[in-house]
Amino acid sequence: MAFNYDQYLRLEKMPTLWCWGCGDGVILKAVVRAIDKLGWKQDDVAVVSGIGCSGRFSSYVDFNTVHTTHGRTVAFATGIKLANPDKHVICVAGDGDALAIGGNHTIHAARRNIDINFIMINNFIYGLTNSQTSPTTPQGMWSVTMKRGNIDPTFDGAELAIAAGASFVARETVLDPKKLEKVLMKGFEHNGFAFFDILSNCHINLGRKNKMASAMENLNWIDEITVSKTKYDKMTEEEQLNLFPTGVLKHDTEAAEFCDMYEELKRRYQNNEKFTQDDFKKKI
Ligand SMILES: Cc1ncc(C[n+]2csc(CCOP(=O)(O)OP(=O)(O)O)c2C)c(N)n1
Repeated sequence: MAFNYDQYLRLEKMPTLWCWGCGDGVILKAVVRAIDKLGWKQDDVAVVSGIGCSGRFSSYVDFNTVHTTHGRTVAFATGIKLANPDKHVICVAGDGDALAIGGNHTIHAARRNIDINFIMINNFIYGLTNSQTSPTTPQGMWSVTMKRGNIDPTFDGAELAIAAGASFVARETVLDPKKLEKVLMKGFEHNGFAFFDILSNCHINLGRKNKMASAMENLNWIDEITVSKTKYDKMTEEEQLNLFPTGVLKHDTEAAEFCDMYEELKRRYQNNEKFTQDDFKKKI
């Protein structure tokens, strides 16, 4: 039987503002299917998004939602999670939102290992505002702010999340919605900061001036620059150059989660028990 998306959508907001063929819809559907398969109740899920095409995400789904300011999804999500540790919190942000204006929030949420699911929709450009260079724009590509070709080195959000201490980090693309759904389920189930770098097409604002003006051309390019982590790990450094490994890149089930530590800290404080430095190093 075909999956019924309607119960999870705010149908009065349809059609979406996303361009024809945009990958954002593929991600939205995969998120909804993952939540459904996990059996999460709609009232137990909070979705927080910022400003951008990706920011529209929270308007279209029928969960508890906050459509907040550009680059501040994690700040709002942290408050929601701390006040409601039993709820599932999902952030959705563009690559500009997550790595430029919101970069510091991303780093520190990863460092704290708070149980937030952070979906970065990586379309390699500022989509909503029409093609400014973002931290993930590949070098040499045209953007409205770098018309002779982007000279900024490309930033890898997944590597950043790993280095900052996120306990679950994965990369997938909109090319394989089933795989995307599976990886989302795995990260959603993980207790800790889960960072998803999801490569998506923006043939309108990235593609049109970079020789991939159709969704298919943009998707073919995403296919060319990605390879499974299993294959990637067998490649030489030279072969790995300019390629992005996909799949689960890090999964640390031992790292202590922030809300758990906070609860334990409160319990011990109320019972006059000590909290030693060693307690912080292991899962509680
Ligand atoms: C504080 C602030 N600065 C700048 C903007 C303008 N602005 C809105 S969305 C956006 C960038 C969108 O790009 P990205 O975050 O990558 O998301 P996308 O639209 O590609 O999904 C910018 C610069 C804003 N709304 N607020």
